[in-house]
Amino acid sequence: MVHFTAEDKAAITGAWKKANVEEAGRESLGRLLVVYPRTQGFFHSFGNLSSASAIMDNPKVKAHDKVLTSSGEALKNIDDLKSTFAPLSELHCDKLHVDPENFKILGNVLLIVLAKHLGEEFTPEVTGWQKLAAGVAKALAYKYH
Ligand code: HEG
Repeated sequence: MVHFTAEDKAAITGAWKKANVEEAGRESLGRLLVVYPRTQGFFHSFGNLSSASAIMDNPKVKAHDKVLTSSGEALKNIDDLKSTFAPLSELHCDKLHVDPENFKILGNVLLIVLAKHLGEEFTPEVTGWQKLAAGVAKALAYKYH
């Protein structure tokens, strides 16, 4: 289990407040689809994903900020990510059939997008966020069978 120190929690919450969460969420999903094209296969229903600009302007990608906003819930329950993400883990396994390796990849993309949005000030906080990304990826993979 990932353990968060008081310093990690303070750093994570601080960066969360400064970041534009919806925007970073949709940009991360867009970037995931551009940089890792095989992930597009999970999003057939999203329509035109034929080029980088089509992806970044795709209305469904833009609307899909849930990924990060649902991490807001994670912050409130940071010491129990496993239970918090259990329903989403079941959904991604049983209904969406998403390979859990993709959770780690999306976490990395998110860290880069946040670094872009927050600039140098993100650097000291990156330890906490790296743990959060890893913890969420692990929690989302927990119900896989
Ligand atoms: Mg997932 C739907 C969260 C990674 C593919 N994802 C969702 C939903 C949430 C969510 C909250 C909406 C569920 C609902 O409507 O009830 N996703 C979520 C998190 C993370 C993640 C927190 C990782 C941090 N998702 C993820 C990855 C992929 C993926 C890496 C594929 C590469 N998610 C996926 C798909 C859907 C969702 C295909 C359904 C999209 C739709 O048809 O609207």
